[in-house]
Amino acid sequence: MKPSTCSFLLLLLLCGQVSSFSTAPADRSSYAEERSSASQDLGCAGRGSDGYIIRGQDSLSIDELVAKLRGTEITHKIPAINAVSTRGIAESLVSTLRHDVTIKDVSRNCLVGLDPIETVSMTTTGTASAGDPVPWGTDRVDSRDGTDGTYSKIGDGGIGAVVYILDTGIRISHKEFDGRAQAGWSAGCGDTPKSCQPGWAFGGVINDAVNEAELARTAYNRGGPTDCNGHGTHCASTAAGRHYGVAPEATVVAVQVLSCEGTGSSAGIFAGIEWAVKDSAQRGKPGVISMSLGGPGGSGYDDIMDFAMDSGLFVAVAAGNEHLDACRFSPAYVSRVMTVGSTEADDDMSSFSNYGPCVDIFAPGTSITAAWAGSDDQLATISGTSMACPHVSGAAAELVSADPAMSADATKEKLLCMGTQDTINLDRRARITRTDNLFLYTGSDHSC
Ligand SMILES: [Ca+2]
Repeated sequence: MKPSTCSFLLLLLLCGQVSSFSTAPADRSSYAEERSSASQDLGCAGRGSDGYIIRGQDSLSIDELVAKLRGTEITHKIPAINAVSTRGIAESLVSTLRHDVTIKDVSRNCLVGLDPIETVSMTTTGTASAGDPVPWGTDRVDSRDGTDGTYSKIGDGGIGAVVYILDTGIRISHKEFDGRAQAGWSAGCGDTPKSCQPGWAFGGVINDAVNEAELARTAYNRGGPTDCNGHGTHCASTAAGRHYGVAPEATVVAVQVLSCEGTGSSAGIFAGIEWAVKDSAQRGKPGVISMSLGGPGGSGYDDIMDFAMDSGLFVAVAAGNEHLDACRFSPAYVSRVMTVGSTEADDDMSSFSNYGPCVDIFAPGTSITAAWAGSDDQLATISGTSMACPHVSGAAAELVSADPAMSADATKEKLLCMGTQDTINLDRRARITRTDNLFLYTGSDHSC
């Protein structure tokens, strides 16, 4: 297997969030709404798009909606928000639909990609043993202050909870998962492995065959061949890895909404969320959605996030790595989900982290070591709010494992309540934009 010099990144995100400290939530919500409408005007903010997302009014069925789009390619059906995505649609039909009273909304299907700062330049291999030092991130979050070389999980470590990793897929055979990682869904595949488009892995499962196919496919790329991006594997192992994870007994499920090269679209993400909600209902287990992805501009995430949260799945999203107001990024702007900024080992806010009123909480994100997808014992150390997000997802998994009836909103409130206040060194931009100084805490020293 080859030395991987995968590059990626992920994260993108957009606008606003609510947190319950220091500023009244009502103020923050209205701010988020204001920013959300502003971002809507940005369209895809220069990111490019893959056709359109068309949403019908409640009175219009999905079949009736599809009928209106005859002659175009339907890329995803998203019944949860009564929408479909389509490509190859004539602009004249787009114009007609915008004036059709049975159509609720017509928007571009924005492309989403990994953030380049979450690029791997070097990987290692190794299998951690019980006595080995834990990574600084998990070590830090079980304490109000500092690190002590150990990490204490919450309760039973997330047994029974399912964390849906919306990302580049997962190497489910990696030793960090000891069988707790499972195949799920891929936005680039139909019902059979043969139906997968280039760069997409059936069920979101990365294995040697997927990597070899990806190496062959990218052999002539600028920068050389790369195997399938390990970003999703990394995030999954930070949430639930045996040695590198916050919830070492939780189950993780691959939901590949970003290709092996780290690209996807809003519609694929929406469809992935809907798949996760359905799968969670079938399992009857408490669930968490972890989204270490995003991008500037965009909009339309609120309703699908409401669908997930109303269905009982807590959602954590990365704040983004632009060192800008997270309210300008999707899905970071969504006020109901938990938007996560990043810190360094010395408790400074990470220099790349987005900030502002849309950030709910911070978690470790700089120089995080976790599993990678090149082999079953490959590791990588990378930085980004994508790495901070799964720390929160793992903590949420432990909470819902301990109390399966806890609602998604209550899970968020509990994490906000448990968080350590005023321990992060926020930079000037973060301070002047009303960023809450709140850090993830998973220890038992709380009365929440
Ligand atoms: Ca510790």
